[in-house]
Amino acid sequence: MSLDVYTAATPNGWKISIMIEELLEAGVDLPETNMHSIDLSRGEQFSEAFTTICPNQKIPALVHNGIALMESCAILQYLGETFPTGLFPQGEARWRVIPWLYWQAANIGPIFGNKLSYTRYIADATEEQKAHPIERFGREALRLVAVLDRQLQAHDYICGDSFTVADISVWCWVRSWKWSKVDITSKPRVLEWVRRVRARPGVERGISFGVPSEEIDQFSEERKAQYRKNGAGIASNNRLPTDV
Ligand SMILES: N[C@@H](CCC(=O)N[C@@H](CS)C(=O)NCC(=O)O)C(=O)O
Repeated sequence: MSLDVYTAATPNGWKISIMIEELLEAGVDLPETNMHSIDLSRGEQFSEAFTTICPNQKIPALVHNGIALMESCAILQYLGETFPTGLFPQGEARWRVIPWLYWQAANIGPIFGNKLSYTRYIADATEEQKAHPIERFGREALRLVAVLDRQLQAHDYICGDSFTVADISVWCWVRSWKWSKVDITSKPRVLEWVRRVRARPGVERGISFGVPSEEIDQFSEERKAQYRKNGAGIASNNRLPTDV
């Protein structure tokens, strides 16, 4: 049965395109994989068809063997368990990874996401209104980076000596530290980890989903303006439905 991925060129979306490429790198014979782009700026995440697959109306989502999954970290776990490789250890060893996946979903994603939104996207609040959340999410993002730094003291990757889904999930947010204005330069270990993960061919191919190769590490001014415009729409209070 084919793998159907519903996604977009965003940090949560790239987690899944990287995972697919890393599974291929690990030699997994994946079923036919179809990548379906969801245009968030046009509100395609709110369509009836997408909501049936993903009740939370946010990318990414996955359909495989009649199972529909939402939440990027659940999808990473599903792919890791369904196609066993070192990316998601089996047995007891998986408990070294699962807490860090939850940590990403509950902390890195929301905090970096909010920091980015207030720093770059939200257009329906004044600078004065934005100052407190920017300070709050900025400080918490730095605390999380310090947690990551400590975790990387003993090993090259978050859960030990090998690269896992935990690295995929956290890296997708931390790698854009300049764009979200979370200054990680006082943490050379984290910077080195960002470079180490970026150097992987599977990661390189995964993050090129929806972005021309010359813009993977440095968006053009045009792309930045497009992200700001789309981000302002998506992050606007007016666009936030209170009913689904
Ligand atoms: N916790 C979710 C977060 C998903 C999420 O926020 N996706 C964003 C793109 S990165 C989205 O679809 N936003 C559209 C919207 O909020 O309307 C996950 O990890 O999958």
